[in-house]
Amino acid sequence: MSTSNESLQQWIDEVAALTRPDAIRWCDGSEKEYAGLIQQMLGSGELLELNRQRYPNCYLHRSDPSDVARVEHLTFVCTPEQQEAGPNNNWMHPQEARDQMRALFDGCMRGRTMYVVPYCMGPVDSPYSRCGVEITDSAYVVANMRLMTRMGKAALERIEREGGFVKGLHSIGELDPNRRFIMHFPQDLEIQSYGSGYGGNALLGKKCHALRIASYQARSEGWLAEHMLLVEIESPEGEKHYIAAAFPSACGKTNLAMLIPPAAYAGWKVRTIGDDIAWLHVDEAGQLRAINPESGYFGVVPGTSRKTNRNAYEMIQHDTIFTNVALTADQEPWWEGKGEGEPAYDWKGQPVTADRQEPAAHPNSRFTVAAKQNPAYSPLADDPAGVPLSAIIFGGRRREVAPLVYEAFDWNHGVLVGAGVASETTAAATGKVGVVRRDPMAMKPFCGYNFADYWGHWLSFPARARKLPKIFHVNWFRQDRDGNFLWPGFGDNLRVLRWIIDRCEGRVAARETAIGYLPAPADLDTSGLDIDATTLEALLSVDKAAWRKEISAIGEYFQEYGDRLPELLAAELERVASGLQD
Ligand code: OXD
Ligand code: MN
Repeated sequence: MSTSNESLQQWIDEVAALTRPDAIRWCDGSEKEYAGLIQQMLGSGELLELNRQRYPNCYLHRSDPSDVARVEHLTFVCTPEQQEAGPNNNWMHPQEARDQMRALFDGCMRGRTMYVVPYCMGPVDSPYSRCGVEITDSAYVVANMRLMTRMGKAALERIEREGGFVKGLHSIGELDPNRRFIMHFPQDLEIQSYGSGYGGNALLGKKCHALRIASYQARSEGWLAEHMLLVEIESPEGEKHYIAAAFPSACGKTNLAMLIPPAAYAGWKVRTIGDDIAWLHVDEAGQLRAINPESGYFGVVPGTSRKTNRNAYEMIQHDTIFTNVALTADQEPWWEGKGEGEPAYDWKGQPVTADRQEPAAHPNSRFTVAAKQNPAYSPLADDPAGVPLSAIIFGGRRREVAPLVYEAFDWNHGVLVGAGVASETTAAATGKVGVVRRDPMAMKPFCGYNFADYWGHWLSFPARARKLPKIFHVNWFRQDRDGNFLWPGFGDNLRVLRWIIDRCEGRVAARETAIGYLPAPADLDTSGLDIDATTLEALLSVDKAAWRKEISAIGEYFQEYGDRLPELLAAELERVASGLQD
């Protein structure tokens, strides 16, 4: 196979000359091709077949034990000026990065097949979608890309029609952490990734393209690429709302996107449009609309059970690739929090002992599954026009300070609320877990340019749009002194979404505080919940002293951005700080 797109053909020829694969294979995205790749990987031992009766077409991949998460310290944004990448990114000069990567890629595909994977992020017929081509030497990556993106023939046709595409070159190399780099060249719409097979480092359509490169591209084209789930909520009366929500990795985006209404909410319907990434565009009528660029989920497995996320639990019973979960004695996948079965082998394939200290499944073990398997899948995920947003929610994992929910005064204040997001770190990235760090808009690991310019871009939207969504902040993770969660979370989060929707519709009043609008306890529906008045008060109050500290910590963080910090954002911070003085 070849292509009529000259720049694509030339790039493939150059990469092949550099990496020297034994064979080049164009991927068409067909069922047959996927089945063939699976057979090949079963033969090579890259995949193990799971219990065929109970988990049909499900496979386990055990990664190299040193390759289980995103590697933020090895991820770079390569722009001519360091200031363009900003203090939020590791930076390398593009020429230095290219030289370094060239040496790594030199001859790295000898004895391997080079796969050419054209893909489209977003519905193939949507003006909001963008295409890319990933060249990789990993069959596991190709199979995952087929589940996660619209991959193959239709994407290539669009590339040939349109011309432009993002170039992504990937090799698993030697899987050596000392020879591992994820480089982004936003000005050239290009990615080079070497030495890792882990999703966020290797499925280049996801974090590398749909967030880092796309955020950069979005700035120059007037849209936003965000780390957000997209959910559709329908009331019993048939009123529909679409909400986008940004939470840091492993903070429950997938759970919220697939929420099952609690018993008291019979008649409410919640459908998933996306669970990780949203691209936001202003339409011709001035309305902010969103698409999910992905077509599958790469979700955290531990904690997924019939009780916590029945939709996810059901969708991963068949046609799923599991990575780094444990195994039961009869070849079923197992993980902490599954709520059934017993592990016999841990994620490394070692027999499990009764006195084990470590979890049997890796805390960042993952499922890869096509979105259409989700019982709550919304067909709107395929709508080229996307969905109009009613609300944008930011949130983090905070033991204290942040109340259950509050609403920003207006868009500009909402940008401050997003820029001030902080969260405890999780296993989705290598490094210490449970430390609070600033994670503006949940984009700390994913914004492809200087955060100060990114906030400036957010602040440009009132001038671009006629109708913007309201902005809120939530925190499902408040704890008491003994470490008990104050809010039940999961399905009951719909109660909070209902207040948010009522605010969007102007149906409910709110208490004005220095940090934004909060619900009066009586306005948050807690009927049928075992939650006392003191706990509710704690969830819905603003501790001024704690907030003064929080605002000064945000101010200190902003100082890292020096003169580039937008004045409007500094003014918003000042407004909140002065409200907290009295
Ligand atoms: C993810 C992440 O995999 O955010 O979605 O790490
Ligand atoms: Mn994510």
